[in-house]
Amino acid sequence: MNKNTRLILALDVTNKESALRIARDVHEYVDAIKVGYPLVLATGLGIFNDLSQYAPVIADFKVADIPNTNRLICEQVFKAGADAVIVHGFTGHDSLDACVEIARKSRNGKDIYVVTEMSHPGGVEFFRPVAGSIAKMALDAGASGVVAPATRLNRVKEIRSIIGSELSIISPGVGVQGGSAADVIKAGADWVIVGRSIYQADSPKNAAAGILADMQN
Ligand code: NUP
Repeated sequence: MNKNTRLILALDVTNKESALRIARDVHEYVDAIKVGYPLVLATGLGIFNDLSQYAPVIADFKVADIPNTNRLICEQVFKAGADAVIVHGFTGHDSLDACVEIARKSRNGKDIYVVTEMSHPGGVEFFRPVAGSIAKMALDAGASGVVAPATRLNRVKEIRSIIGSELSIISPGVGVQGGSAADVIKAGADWVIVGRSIYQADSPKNAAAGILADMQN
């Protein structure tokens, strides 16, 4: 993923026409489009290919299974046109290794991002004690980066100190969840992930432009 705008769109709409219209409107403002279960379940896996004409696609499937099943999932996701997959780390290093191996073997090299601590209030309940170890495991496994919460800047800083400069941090929780794009970039994130503040805006394009302006200040 090229670092131009530092903005990733989370496209959690459930209608193909809206998804394509928003992607077309904002693609110049984003470095990638993150697609999760809502849009894929509503429209099918073909949406990865449809969206990839606008920007690289990150599949937010939070993959969390045994190594063999993780491998099969990642193969399908890359085959469908995604450039990256978000996976969980709490399943252990062998499950993560399986995903990294498939990413490396895929044509053009694909990216694996590992969830550390989630951004919502409940994200501290179980993740808090293990987030640091998961970040370290992501580094050792050769993942491309980690997902860390824009809602807790101190956690982004701590996770950055664990992974060093080798791995990227992609950070959701900006806007509706309360985080600030400018602050989380200052705290050490490489990209912010923004969903509702863009796709629910009257003008997704203006909303995306506003976030970029905020990050440049
Ligand atoms: O910890 C996480 N928090 C989070 O919000 C990990 C995620 N993958 N996400 C996703 O980021 C969430 O599923 C949604 O797609 C996006 C944030 O959307 P919004 O709160 O900006 O609408």
